[in-house]
Amino acid sequence: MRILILGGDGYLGWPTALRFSARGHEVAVLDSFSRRRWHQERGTDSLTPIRSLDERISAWSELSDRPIASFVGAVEDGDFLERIVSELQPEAVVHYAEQPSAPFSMLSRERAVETQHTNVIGTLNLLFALRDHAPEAHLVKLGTMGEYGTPNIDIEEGFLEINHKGRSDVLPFPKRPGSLYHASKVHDSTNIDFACRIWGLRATDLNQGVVYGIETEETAADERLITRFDYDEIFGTVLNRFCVQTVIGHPLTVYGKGGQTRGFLNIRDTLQCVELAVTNPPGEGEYRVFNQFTEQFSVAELAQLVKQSAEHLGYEVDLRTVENPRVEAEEHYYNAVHTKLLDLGLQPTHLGEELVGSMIETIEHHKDRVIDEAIDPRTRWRPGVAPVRSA
Ligand code: USQ
Repeated sequence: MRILILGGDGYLGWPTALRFSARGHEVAVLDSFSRRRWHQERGTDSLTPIRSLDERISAWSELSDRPIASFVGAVEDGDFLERIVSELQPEAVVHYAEQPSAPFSMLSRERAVETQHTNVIGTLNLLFALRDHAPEAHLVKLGTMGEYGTPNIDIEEGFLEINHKGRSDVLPFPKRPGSLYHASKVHDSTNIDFACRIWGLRATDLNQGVVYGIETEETAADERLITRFDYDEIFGTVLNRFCVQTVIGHPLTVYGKGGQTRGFLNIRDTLQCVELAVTNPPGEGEYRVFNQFTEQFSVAELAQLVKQSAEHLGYEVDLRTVENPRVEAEEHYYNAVHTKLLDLGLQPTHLGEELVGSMIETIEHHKDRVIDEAIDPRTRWRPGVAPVRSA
């Protein structure tokens, strides 16, 4: 298949490009390098020393004899995106080209606007490009489990059957995002659903949980192919952060009571899920939602798992809670359905001591690159007032 990957220089976008290329698909990536720029602006960086996109692509073609086409530009530039989609005529577009951090979106008005502009306008531009130039193409869009929030009922996969005053309907599951980043994904979902209903586009919204992990089969093949790995308070996700904190002897930053429960998945499973979605497209006009995670954990459970795994490797781990900089429930019900990808054949990677141990060992190779000041949380959801325990 001809596959266009938007955000193909990122943590997940780059390994996804390699995976599809390794499987013999014709792959093109598009990126504006905004993540590299945001890190530069903040004085932070990936733990892993990633190469430039050009160097990565040359290394891959040298090793695999397979080319990856690349386009440098922003999805916010509608004319640019339209030209690429129209020239390339992709059969599938995997859309990762968004600002992915909840704390980044809560830094300031400017960062909130930038987040929603990049995410909402970028996706809207893409929907028009597909409508006008590649209406048969399948849009595979990275959404987030955080669109649903933490309701006191089971979370269904995108839709809920509602009985109301003697009538019933299947409607989008209620959304209650916990940051302006998560809210941007809700807005995207509304626009994508609209484009499928009204224009007959076909799309899969992958409501992904929190991703952890450092390597995939292809990125591990050569150091030039390594993907980025963020551990700072803005772009690092919780388990990746805990593993880095362990290696440098920083107390684990469990926010508040640590009962916050989320769906998690390994980066290798992200690739499996995206591949399953791409190779099993929906019909014309269909808007599908898959809940993309493999296991649920609370933050406290993860901290305990990291502590145990690390102690077996000889590290000392300080389990200390810090005041929660976010406004979120710290103890809550959480049970999210996630069967659609399993039905398509997903083989989950389970998180355990061995996996955490291997992440810690890989991190150890790069520990000299850790910027200590980037670890402690500074971004508050309610700046200027005392941290709120729960909401
Ligand atoms: N947390 C800590 N300590 C930390 C970092 C986070 O206790 O050092 C807690 C947070 O308060 C939160 C949970 O861990 O309750 C998850 O936080 P996170 O930063 O790992 O993930 P989140 O902000 O939810 O966002 C990440 C990705 C985002 C993706 C989302 C999936 O950055 O792109 O959409 O995970 S989900 O969480 O299911 O919405």
